[in-house]
Amino acid sequence: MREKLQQIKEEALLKLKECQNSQMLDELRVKYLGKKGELTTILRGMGQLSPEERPTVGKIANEVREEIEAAIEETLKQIKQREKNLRLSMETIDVTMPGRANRIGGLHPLTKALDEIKEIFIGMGFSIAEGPEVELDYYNFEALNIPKNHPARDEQDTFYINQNVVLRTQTSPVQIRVMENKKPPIRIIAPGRVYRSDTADATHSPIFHQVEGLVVDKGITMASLKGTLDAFAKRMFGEKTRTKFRPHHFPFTEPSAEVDVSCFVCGGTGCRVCKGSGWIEILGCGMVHPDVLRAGGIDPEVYSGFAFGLGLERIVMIKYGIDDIRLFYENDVRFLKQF
Ligand code: 2NM
Repeated sequence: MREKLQQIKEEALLKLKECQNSQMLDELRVKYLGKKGELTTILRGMGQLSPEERPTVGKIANEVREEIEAAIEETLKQIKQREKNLRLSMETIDVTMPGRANRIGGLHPLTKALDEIKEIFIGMGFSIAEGPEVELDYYNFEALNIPKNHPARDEQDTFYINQNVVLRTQTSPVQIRVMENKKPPIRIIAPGRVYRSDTADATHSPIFHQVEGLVVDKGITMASLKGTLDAFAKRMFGEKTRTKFRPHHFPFTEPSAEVDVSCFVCGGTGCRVCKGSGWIEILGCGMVHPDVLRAGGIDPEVYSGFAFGLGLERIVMIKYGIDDIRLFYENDVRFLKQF
């Protein structure tokens, strides 16, 4: 029986050495110390021993049990340590790994361009003015020297709400409202949405954006207009930009002009962007017509003014080589994320 105990002990210690995980360890615990385990079976058979042998064998059996228990505890500690190390190594965070960038949104290219334009004019002492998009026919047309029979009033071109109310076709009505409410000096830009009854194609949209400017004071001349718009063009398209003022006609200004800038791609020698001419048209302008000043409650004998208007989409399309105005309104991130 002693040999049997010795044998069990040696076998148990050997198996514990080879034990790799807590599941195997549990199995060994049951195998040696469990209710039907090998050691227990032996202890149960002690009744058959002689009374002299019983205490010694009992003592040995207890020692063997204690040794196996101690070895199991020790093995358990080692296994736990090993499993912990393994888990730690798998959970290790590499703090030197580059982060995953959050793809946050950005401003729309039209918003960015408008912000840029606002900054330029604010820098020259202008304020921002706003007004209604649903506008009285009077402010949108009548006060701007566009009489009842003018082609711009054609139902083909304008969204009429009723006989007296339209969706504004330009932001100039804002400027009439400013003149009515404020004494000169006036230096404002009026950015915003405007509406034309056009079918959408690569260059037309029924909704687009304008920035119009108005300066009214004593002694404002065509030279003020040229200086201001030349400075704007240089800030917007680069300091080397030159401007050209071509005679034109608008009902609300006299004289009127269209402004071309030297091509910012080729510098004026002619390329695809400027279609070989070296010049790109960017806006319309002129000296505010005396009748328009009067409509705004300003005496044209005392004051004079200049005004201009530009299409925001057109400017951005020129600047970035965008060939279809509809891209601005489709919210396709493949387009938007380029800005
Ligand atoms: C343009 C071209 C020329 C313009 C005129 C006025 C107002 F209200 F003062 F009369 N505002 N904007 C104007 C002048 C707009 O757009 C191409």
